[in-house]
Amino acid sequence: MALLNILKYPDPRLHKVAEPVTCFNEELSSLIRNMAETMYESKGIGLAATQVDIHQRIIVIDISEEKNSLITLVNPTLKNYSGLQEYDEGCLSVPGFFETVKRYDLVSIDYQDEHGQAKSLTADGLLSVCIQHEMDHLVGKVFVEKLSQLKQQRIKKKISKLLRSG
Ligand code: QAP
Ligand code: CO
Repeated sequence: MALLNILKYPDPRLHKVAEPVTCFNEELSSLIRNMAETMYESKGIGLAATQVDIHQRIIVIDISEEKNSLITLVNPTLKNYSGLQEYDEGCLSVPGFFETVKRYDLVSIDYQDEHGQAKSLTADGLLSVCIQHEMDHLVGKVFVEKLSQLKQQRIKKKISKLLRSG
């Protein structure tokens, strides 16, 4: 197992668009294990491959208290959505910042598991927010880009200060 380096906003590599996974092999399983380990170690509830500079459509999520309910989404596609909700979101690529974002309430997705098996999932509440947040990463979008320009500037300045001071 290995911990992966998480890119920090505003790293331009966070804006790359991920490619679909075509090969379901041991290398993919190993990457997924390392992504999960990196997420748990960082106290996160979701991580997209884009955030570790791997530009393939892979997401790991675990919103459980016990951290024993890993959800792996490979090649997720949004099938259906309804309603709106607001949630205070954070991101492992934007450490220390939580801001309210508006997203769909209910979402249904199709995806593949780590073996390539086709699955679908309908979610609301936090899981729905997390799925939408992580799917945004796969198309190069970071949640701060949903905030006002002023808030984005403030966040960029504070993070570059933090990165400078280590
Ligand atoms: C996305 O984000 C998410 O700033 C996943 O200091 C977050 O796991 C979706 C984290 C909230 C919905 C609601 C962020 C940990 C974790 C930080 C994360 C931090 C420590 C973020
Ligand atoms: Co994120």
